This record gives sequence, C-alpha cells and structure tokens, in this order.
Amino acid sequence: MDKPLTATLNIEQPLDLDQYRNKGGYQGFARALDLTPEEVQQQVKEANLRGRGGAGFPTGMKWGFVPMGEDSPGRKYLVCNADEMEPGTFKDRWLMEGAPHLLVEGMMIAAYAISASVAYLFLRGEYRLCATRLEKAIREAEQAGLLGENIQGSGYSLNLHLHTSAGRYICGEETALLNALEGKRAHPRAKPPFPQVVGLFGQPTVVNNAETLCNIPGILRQGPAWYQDLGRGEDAGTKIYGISGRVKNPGLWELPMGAPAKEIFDLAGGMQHGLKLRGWLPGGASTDFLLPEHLDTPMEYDAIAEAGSRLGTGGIIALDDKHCPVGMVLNLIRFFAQESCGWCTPCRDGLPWASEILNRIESGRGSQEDLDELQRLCDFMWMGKTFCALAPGAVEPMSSAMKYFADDFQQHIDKGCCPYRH
Ligand code: L3W
Repeated sequence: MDKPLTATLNIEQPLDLDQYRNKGGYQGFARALDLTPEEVQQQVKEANLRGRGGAGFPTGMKWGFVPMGEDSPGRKYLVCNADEMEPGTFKDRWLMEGAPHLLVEGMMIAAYAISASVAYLFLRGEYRLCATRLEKAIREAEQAGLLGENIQGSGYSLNLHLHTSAGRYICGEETALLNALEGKRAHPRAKPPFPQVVGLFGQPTVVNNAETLCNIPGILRQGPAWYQDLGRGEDAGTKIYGISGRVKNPGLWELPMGAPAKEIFDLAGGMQHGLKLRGWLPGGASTDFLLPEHLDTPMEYDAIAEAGSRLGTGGIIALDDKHCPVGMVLNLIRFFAQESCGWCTPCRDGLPWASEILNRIESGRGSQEDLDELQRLCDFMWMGKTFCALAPGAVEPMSSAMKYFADDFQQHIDKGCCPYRH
C-alpha cells in the first residue's frame, strides 16, 4: 500500500534536499507551477482531501473561497497551523521531525494555489527539534531557488517564515492564531468573515493544518484519482492515526482513511496485561467517548459522526477498566479550563466551574445536585454560545462520559469516595 505521508519520513535523520528530491520530492511543486493556481485548486478538490486538524473541512473548497485575480489584487497569506496542542495528539510533530521537506513542499503548493506571496509556519513553541529541522529545510529550499523571488523563472515569488508560538492551546484556533501572528493577544475572532476573505492583517488568508498540507505534494505528483483510491471507505487518502493510554505500544501509523479503529488498537498490541478497554476518544481530548462495541467503525469523518463522536485529529485515547472515568474527565477539563483564553463567559466561567464540580465528585464530596449542575453546564458551553470550539470541544468527553459511565459518577456520590482508589 502507498504511504505518501511517511514514504520519505526518517525520524532519526530526515532527508536533506537532495535525498528528498531523489525520492520524487518537489516534483509536485514543479507540476503545480505548470498549472494555473485555479487548476491546482481543482486537483485538490477532485482529490477530496479534507482537513486533518480536527474539523475535516474540504481543503480545495477552503482554497476556493480566496478571492482571486482582479477581485483581489492585494497580498494573500498561507498559514500552516502546526500549533499541535490537542491532548493525545502528536501526529504533526512526527511528520515535521521526520519529513520537514514534505511540509515545506506542501506549503509551497498551497501558497501557489491561492496566489499567496508570504507563508507562515506557526509552530508549537515546545517543538524545538521540529523548529531546527524545518528551519534547515526552509534554508535548503531557499538556497536551491525553490523559495524567494521568481521561483525557477516562473514569475511566482514566495517567502516562507517559521514562527514559534509563545504557547497557548487557543493559538491553534485559526483566528486566535492570526491575532497571535499579528502580535496581539490570542483571542478568537468572530466568524464570518472567514480568514479566507479577511485574515492575517485583514488580507485573504488560508490556514491549513500541517498534516493536511503534507498530503498536497502526493496529490499533485500522482493525481487526484490515485489519492482518492488510497482511502478504504468514503474518504480519500491516508491518515496518521495514533493511540495513547494503557495500550501495549502507544504510537502512530499511516493507514488508509476508513481503517477501522480495531486495526489501530491491534497495531498497538491491544490493552496492557490485565486491562480491558472501557472506552475511547477517537481524535484527541475534545471528542465524545465511544465504546468497545464501536471498534469496527471506520475511522473516517461521517462513520465516526454516525457512531456519536468526531474523527477529530485521529489520535485515539484509550480508557481502561482500572482507570476512573471521572478522574480522566477531571484531568481533561482542568487542562481546558487552564487553556481558556477568557474571551467569552461560558468558557471562562463554565470550565473552571465544571472542573470544581468534577473535583468534588471525584474526591467523594459530590452530590446529586452536582450531577444536575454538570449537565446544565454542558448545555451552557455548547456550540453557538461561545466564540470558538474550545469549550464545546471540552464538553464532548464530559457529556459522553456522563452518558456512558453514569454508574461511575453515581458510585462516587453514593459511596463518598472514588471506587477505583478503594
Ligand atoms: C468558509 C464557511 N470557511 C468552516 C473553515 C474554517 C476553518 C475550517 C474548520 O475547529 C476543530 C474543533 C476542535 N466558509 C466555513 C469555513 N470553514 N466553515 O473550515 O472550521 P470549523 O469552524 O469547523 O472548526 P475550527 O474552529 O477550525 C477545529 C477540533 O478541531 N479538535 C481540535 C484539534 C486541535 C488540534 C491541534 O492541537 N493541532 O488539531 C479536535 O477534534 O474541537 O472542532 O478553517 O475557516 N462557511
């Protein structure tokens, strides 16, 4: 099976420019330069690539919202969102550490497709090894004339800058990220207008996740039909799936879109000795729990949604039967409460409140009213009541845990202690 995301990945020593080129690297970019930007967009639309950051928005469609030609003569920007901070998610790090030129090439093609002359790679600050390796790849591309003015005599010019984040989860929300790049406090902006029309410094801007962009070189080099065929079910291409929790071998694998979750658990060697799977979050912490009975579900957008969750980042978090679900949710809500930017009330006040109530329940001091209040808070922080997806995302593991593991919540209250500790 073709594995275009990891075919050139080497985590010990990533390929330098010449080695990457010897394996077909930058052929996708060369092919793009032979096409018009609109034709490149069309290729990605036909490939049916969907965003890998968590929302699954169609990439070609997103690019198509950028006003082109005489409609928009000003500067346009491409931004790579590599601020990977979703708990249980470490796929972008792997790609950037192991295949930096793949991302640089993907950014170059995406920038060309929207006629952007400046691109920013917004990188999580803690990813220092990624920064070193990406910086080297960018310099090599510049020295080879693949970046800069009038690239390869094409008339197209692109400058690509690496920006390391000062470090907040909210910086991964695309409009907060744009504010951070502008040197402002990283609050989300109201949408619409979407960044494709009014983005960085008020100019048309596309923000794409790092893994999404790593898919682009293959699409241009081998065509949309080839890319479509890589998927096993409804969705096209391959995906970096991951798993953490008490499985035997936590890790990352490139598999066809639509591979069942069970296959990922099998690759991880199953649960550690003596443990049973109790539940799993399919794609990072801000997704709903699914159960062992859902393991045959294809890991693709619609199938996971039908099962009652979201594919999210594809980074599975496994919950075992010796681990308290209330404690797990408390841990996640504490993270989200700490990372709330405080811009809107439901998130700023709701998450610390939920954290306090969960703490009471988990430590055996909770009441029946606390459970009702938690349920009310889930509605208070839901989509449409907040500026961005942070609080609604945080609600997903909490509300689904209250549904699937209701007995565990109840036992904490009835016994006055955590049943997993006593
Ligand atoms: C034009 C419209 N553009 C949507 C664009 C929008 C954005 C993309 C997705 O949250 C999710 C969230 C987290 N016209 C448009 C449009 N767009 N409608 O499509 O937008 P949206 O609003 O669906 O989602 P979002 O606010 O970008 C992203 C989830 O990801 N998540 C978190 C992941 C975190 C990481 C990380 O740390 N690296 O990936 C996990 O599931 O909960 O639902 O570009 O402009 N009408």
